[in-house]
Amino acid sequence: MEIYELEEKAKEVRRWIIKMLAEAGSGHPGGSLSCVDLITCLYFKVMRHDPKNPKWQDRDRFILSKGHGAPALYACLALTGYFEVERLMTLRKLDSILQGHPDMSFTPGVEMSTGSLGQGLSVATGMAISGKLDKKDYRVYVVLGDGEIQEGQIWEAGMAASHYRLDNLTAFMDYNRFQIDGLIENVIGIEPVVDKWKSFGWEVLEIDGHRIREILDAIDTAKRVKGRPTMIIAHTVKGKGVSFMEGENRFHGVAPTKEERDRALQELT
Ligand SMILES: Cc1ncc(C[n+]2csc(CCOP(=O)(O)OP(=O)(O)O)c2C)c(N)n1
Repeated sequence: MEIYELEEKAKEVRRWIIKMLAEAGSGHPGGSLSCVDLITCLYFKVMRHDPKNPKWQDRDRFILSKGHGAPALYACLALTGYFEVERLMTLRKLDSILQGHPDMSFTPGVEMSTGSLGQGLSVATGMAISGKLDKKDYRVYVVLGDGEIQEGQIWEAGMAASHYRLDNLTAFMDYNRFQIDGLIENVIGIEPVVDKWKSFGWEVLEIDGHRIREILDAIDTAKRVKGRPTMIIAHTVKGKGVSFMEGENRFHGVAPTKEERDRALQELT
C-alpha cells in the first residue's frame, strides 16, 4: 500500500472509531485516535500476517498494551479481514466479540488480553524470547501509552528485553502527553524519556506519530538494529483527526454524542 492509501485507510479507521464509540455510548476516543496511524501502518503495510489464519506460527505479533485504545485495533482487524466489518458496531455490547478492552479469548487476531496497563511489554518480551528460542524470524510489535510507562512493570520488561538482546522487538510509545487525570508532566513526569530508554539498553528513535513516512522509516530502521530492542517515541495528538477532540482530555473516556459523531464524521470525510 502506498503512503496516500495508508493515509486514507487511517482516516477510515478513525471514522469507524467514532461510529463505534457513538453507538456504544462509552469508551475512549482520545487515546484510540492518537495511535491510529501507528496501528494502521502495522496491519496494512508492515506486518506479516494472515487474517484467515490468525494462529499462523510465523506471523508477526502485535500487542496493544494500552488496551483502552481497543477500537483502533478492532477497526484494523475488521478492515484487514479477521472478522466482518459489521461487527464493529457491536462494540461493548453483551455477548459481542468486541469488548471494551481486547480479549484474546473472544476476538480473532487479538494476541493478548490487555486493559490493565503495564503488562503488554512483558508479554511482548516473552513472545520475542520465544521467537529467538524457536529460531523463528517473526517480529513483535507493541504500543504503549505515555502514562502507561509510569507502571513499574514496564521497566522490568525493558530491562529483560535488552538483557536478552531482543532485536526482534519494536515498541512504540504513543506520546500524546495526556493520561486520564491530565498532562503527564503534572501527574508523574516521564522526561527525559529518550535518555531513560537509552540507559535501559534500547535503540531509541523519535518521530511524528501521525506521519506515515516517518512511521514506516522508523520501523525499517528498527528492523536493521542488531542486538537490542527498539523504542519508537511517537509524538502524537490525543484525539487526532477530530478538531474538537484534539488535545481535549475530556475525550479520554467519554464517547461522542450523536451530534458530535456527525460533526466528527464530516471532518473525517
Ligand atoms: C493498571 C491500570 N490502572 C489504571 C487504569 C485506568 N486507566 C485507563 S486509561 C488510563 C490512562 C492511561 O494513560 P495513557 O497510557 O497515557 O493513555 P492515553 O492517554 O494514550 O489514552 C488509566 C489510568 C488501567 N486501565 N489499568
